[in-house]
This record gives sequence, structure tokens and C-alpha cells, in this order.
Amino acid sequence: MEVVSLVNGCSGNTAGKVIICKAAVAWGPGEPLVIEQVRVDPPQKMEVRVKILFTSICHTDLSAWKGENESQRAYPRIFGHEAVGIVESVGEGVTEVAAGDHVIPLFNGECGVCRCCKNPNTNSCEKLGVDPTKSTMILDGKTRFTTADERRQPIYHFLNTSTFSEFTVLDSACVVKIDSEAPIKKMTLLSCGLSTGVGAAWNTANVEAGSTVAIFGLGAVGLAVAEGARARGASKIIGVDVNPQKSIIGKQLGITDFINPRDSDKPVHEKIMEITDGGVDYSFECVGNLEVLRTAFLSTYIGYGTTIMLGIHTSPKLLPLHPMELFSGRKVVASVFGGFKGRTQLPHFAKQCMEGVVKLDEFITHELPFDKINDAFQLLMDGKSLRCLLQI
Ligand code: CXF
Ligand code: ZN
Repeated sequence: MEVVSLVNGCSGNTAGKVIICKAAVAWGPGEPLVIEQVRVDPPQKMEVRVKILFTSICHTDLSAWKGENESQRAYPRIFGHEAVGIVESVGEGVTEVAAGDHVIPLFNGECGVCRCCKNPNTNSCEKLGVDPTKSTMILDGKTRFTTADERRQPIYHFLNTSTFSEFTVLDSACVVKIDSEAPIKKMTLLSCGLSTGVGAAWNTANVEAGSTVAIFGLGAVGLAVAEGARARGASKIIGVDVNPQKSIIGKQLGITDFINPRDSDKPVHEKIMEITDGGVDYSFECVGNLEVLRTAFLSTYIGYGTTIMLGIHTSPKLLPLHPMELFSGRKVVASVFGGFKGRTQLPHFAKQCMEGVVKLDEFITHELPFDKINDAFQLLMDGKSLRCLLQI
């Protein structure tokens, strides 16, 4: 097969050829990513090869990179699932996108034909839904990345996307075309964090005007929940975080009240009960901590309050609830990708973002060149960034 190397920036016609380009490869849990040349195979049947323009880091990348969940370990691997790019070429049978289209990668794909895709009440996809344990393409169980040296070692995929690379190959169910007029850099946010948070408020909870909300964990996802709740007209949006800095950015993004558990003279749920006269209508757990999840549950109004779980838990654990507690009428639900069906619903959300329904700029706290990806990981770990955009 013909090979084209992009080492010196040469491009030309690359369709049907192996591309040698730059990627950030994880060689082991917690080891700094290595920027190196990798081989990227052409897209196969119903696959798409995308030139990634911008990518950013989400906590899911962080926890997978650390190897926090054993069943998800596969190295070498290319992480990354929040990005935006341009279609370079498409494989046999792909009709919905073409070379040159601006696309958002979807870690939670939408095949469009399975029972879940046909059901309007879920954004699960039986074929290409999110699966952190999967590390190869579904067509043949192989990788499209290999090392550029003579060993040609397979490099594993991550979350259907693997965006920490100049080029990546995705199943066509895992890309959605966006308006070429959309501000491409900001559209990166829609690939995970912003859609996950705003969608959790809009689609999963269906926050109504005048309702009350508590958000535990004010990272990008938690703050996107706040933006979603603000846009819906929630009357009280309580942010809870141990980092006092979050009250400042929180106030710019819809938070009306801030609680730092470390400064609180009483359990946080009691404080929330007090300021909302009995509990919030909706609480969102964006940390991935069982104790926090219980507090979020206890913060909702007895009889109908709903807790939406967004934080990821690193190893299999049980919910911190006695089953009888659910007879109180309180509910707990989880939300993936904000309940959005990626291919059918994201273009409309992108349009709403362009119209200014939710704020985007505030979420981009840093920008760095791709080569500085390890610094961007550090910023996120230190709680200093919401999103650091990496230009590839
Ligand atoms: C997560 C949601 C839970 C499974 C892994 C991906 N979402 C985005 O980061
Ligand atoms: Zn994510």
C-alpha cells in the first residue's frame, strides 16, 4: 500500500494511502504521552479518516490514561475524544460525509438502525455506543494505527475516536457533519464536555423555568450544566466545589449560590435543604465520588427530586443507597453525552450555540500547541483549566 508521510508537512492526495503523521501515544498508565510518528491506515468500509484540527482533554481521558480502571487498560494507545476536524477521505459505502466536511467526532456513536437508535427515549447505540473497554475498530477487530518503525506495532483506539493524533479513523456512525460556517475551534467543546453538561440539564433532567438545581463539581461539565440550567430559566443554581476559585467562574456561567463544603458549618445537603426550602428539584453529580453522589441524592426534594449522575466511577462500585430510599420518590438517573443522539441532534445544538443560547468562550481557559499536551494534562489535573484547546 502506498504511504504518504506528513513529517515535513507535505500533503497532496492522501486518499487510499497510509498516512504517517504525528500523534500523542500513551505507552503505559500515567506515563507522559510521547509525541511520535504513527502510521494511519486508510478508512475501511463505512469508516472515515479525519484530519483533527483541535482537540482538548476531558476527565475521561485523564482517568483512562492513569489506568484507573483495569478492564480499560490497553497500550500503546491514542486517547482523546473531544475534537473537531475535516474529513480527509471516506471508505466504501459512506454517503453522509465527504472529504472536506467539517465534523465533530462522537464517542457515543449513532448507527441509526439498532433498536436504541430507533427509540426516541435513549441516545444509546447498540453498535457504536460509548464503551471504554473497546480498543479496536468494530469492522474487523483491528487497529488502524501502527507504530511508524519496522515493528509496526498496533496502537489501540479509545472511545471510538482517538483524537490525540493528526489523523484518526472513525466508524461513520461516530462523526457528525457541522455547518462549515460554525466557529470550528469552539465546536471542539461540543464533542464532549459542553454537550454532556448542557444536554444533561436539557434532555436528561428537562430543567424547567423557575426550578432549582444543585451541581456538585464545577469542572467544564458541571459548569455546562449550569449554563444549560441558566438558559432554561432555573431560579436557583447552587454550585458545590472544594476549589474556592470555582465560585468566580461559576458566577459567570449561571451559578447563583456557591457552597464550599470545606467552609460549611453543616452537611452540604442540609445547607441546600435550608436555602431551597426542602431541597432542589434537580441535583447533578459531576465528580464521580460515591459520597458526593449520596449528598446529591439527599439534596433533592423528597417525593420527586431527581439526581443526574455524570461523574465516572473508576472501578465497579454499588450505588450508595438503600433500595427503600427510592420509595421516597427521589430518582437517580445517569446521563451520557447529555442524552443527545449525536448524528441527528448535534447539528441543531451547534446552531443554538452559534446563536448564543449558551456561552462557549468562558470554557476555553487555555490554548497550547499539540506538542504541549502533557502540560495540558497537568493543567486539568491541577484544576487550573476548564478546557485547554490543543491545535494540531
Ligand atoms: C463518559 C461517560 C461515561 C463513559 C465514558 C465516557 N463521557 C465522556 O467523557
Ligand atoms: Zn469526555
